[in-house]
Amino acid sequence: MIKSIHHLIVPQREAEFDALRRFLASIGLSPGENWAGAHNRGAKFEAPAAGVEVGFGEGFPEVSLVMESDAVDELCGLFEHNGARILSPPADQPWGARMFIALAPGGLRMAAFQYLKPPAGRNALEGGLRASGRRFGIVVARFNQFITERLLAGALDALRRTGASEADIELVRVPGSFELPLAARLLAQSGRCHAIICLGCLLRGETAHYDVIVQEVTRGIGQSAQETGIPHAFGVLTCDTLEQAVDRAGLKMGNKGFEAALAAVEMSDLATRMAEAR
Ligand code: DLZ
Repeated sequence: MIKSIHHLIVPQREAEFDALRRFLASIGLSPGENWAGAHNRGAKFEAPAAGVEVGFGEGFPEVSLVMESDAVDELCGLFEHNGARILSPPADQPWGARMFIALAPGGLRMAAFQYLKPPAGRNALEGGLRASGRRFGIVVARFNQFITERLLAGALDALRRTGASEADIELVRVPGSFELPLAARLLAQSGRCHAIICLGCLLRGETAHYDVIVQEVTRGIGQSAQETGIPHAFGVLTCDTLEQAVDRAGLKMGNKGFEAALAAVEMSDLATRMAEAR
């Protein structure tokens, strides 16, 4: 009978609403339903799992929202990068977890934790956000460079924050998004990279046969990943207008280059763990 559950937060001011909305998108929650009426606005975000916890007694963090993470130290860095104030840095807790507390933009107090040992029955194979010792290729399109340079800055920032060293990042530039799949495939075939990040910006207004090009670039990147076995992250903006692209390249809707790089780090770690689990 119950279809879903969500926690409702109603900031006092619209600026706080916007700040919190941007922040929740920037830490990797998937944007869900959103609306704007004459007297109100709303935005939902989706997490892989949600529930309600009822607590009594001591030891609970004084927060409105709690998140479980698989890489709590890296998540703390991501919070800071996106404007949260860390009230209490990651520390091991007596209940077998590592936790931090932060004040997110918009005034939301949040805690995030990671179990030091996964609870029984929850031993899913997942990649962590650890980039150190891994090599990454970034292929970036020059077309719409105003946007793609911002995606590149976001991707480099994410790689550095998760521990990649400068010498382990190989940068390849191509004329436009149409050239991304081939360059990504050549890089994957070189054997030099654990994961590849593809960055571009396709704007409907500027691009003849826009839908066909989008489909071709998406298919080409996916096919290169599947056929080479090297994870490829898709950081190609496909927008109707330049304004939408700007919002996704470091403004209102986060930075898709940063998010793509995090996906590449996670997938490279997952690939290693899956190979070890065999
Ligand atoms: C030609 C073209 C056009 C019209 N629009 C875009 C775009 O919005 N985004 C992008 O990344 N590239 C565009 N290009 C360039 C093509 O991707 C490609 O580089 C050229 O057609 C040469 O093959």
